[in-house]
Amino acid sequence: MEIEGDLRKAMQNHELEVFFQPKVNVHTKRIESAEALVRWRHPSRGLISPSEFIHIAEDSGLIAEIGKFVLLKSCQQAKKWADDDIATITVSVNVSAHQLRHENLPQAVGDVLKRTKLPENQLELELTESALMENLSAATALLTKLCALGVSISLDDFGTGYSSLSHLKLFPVDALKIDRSFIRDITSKQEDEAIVNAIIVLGHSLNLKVIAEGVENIKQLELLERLGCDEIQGYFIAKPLSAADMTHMLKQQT
Ligand code: G
Ligand code: G
Ligand code: NA
Ligand code: MN
Repeated sequence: MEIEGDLRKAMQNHELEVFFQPKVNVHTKRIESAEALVRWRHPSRGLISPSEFIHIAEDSGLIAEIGKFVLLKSCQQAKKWADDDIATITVSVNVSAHQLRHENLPQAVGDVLKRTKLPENQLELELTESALMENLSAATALLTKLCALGVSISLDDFGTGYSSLSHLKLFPVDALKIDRSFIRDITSKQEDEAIVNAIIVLGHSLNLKVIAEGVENIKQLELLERLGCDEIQGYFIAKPLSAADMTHMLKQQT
């Protein structure tokens, strides 16, 4: 488990860093939120994507520490953007299955909000259906507690899990994030457009916000706008940015 030891050291050496990817409100065209995405700034290998280490962190339990770090950094940064009069935006933090299983998430979230003084409506948690599925009654109870704290919940990678529709009835969520596999060919494949349209109609009829991820070109954006999607995220707007680059981008829209 060499990489596990390396990852442990990386945390001690402050090599983990939180990047932010903007989400744009389709109606106002403004950045109203950003997804926090962790990166490992390795001294010799450069920036390492979480896809290379999140699973190791999950298996070893290190994800608990990484998750708390990302949550704290994200809330601190959102508070700083507001305090510096740069922007008041929501930060979305990914929560993994392991964190749902093993941590007292409502307590951790409550503590971080108190510590950073970030208003609770400026924090959103992104959870996947598959993580919630592991224990439906525990997940429902957990989401209810998180909801009571005033943070928002979005269902990430929506459409790729099992029996999505029954979950919607059960889970108190605020938003659906359409998986990027449906967005990729949306302008060329009728089936993908039909699925995305159906998710948007479904989400809206349940009073949920609908977000599309993986938007890479203007044709996809225009189609999503026509279909009534609320927010978009993807390389067409910006790739995940360092806090400094994100600050720069927020300043430009004043
Ligand atoms: O940013 P990137 O495309 O490389 O992310 C790869 C994967 O890692 C995505 O599935 C993303 O959700 C996940 N990921 C990124 N940051 C975090 C994090 O802070 N916590 C958890 N649990 N997953 C993350
Ligand atoms: O699993 P999750 O949805 O959290 O994954 C987020 C991941 O998606 C990150 O790794 C991020 O780098 C990646 N991502 C963000 N925007 C785009 C995009 O426009 N196209 C593709 N292919 N990946 C993207
Ligand atoms: Na996510
Ligand atoms: Mn996703």
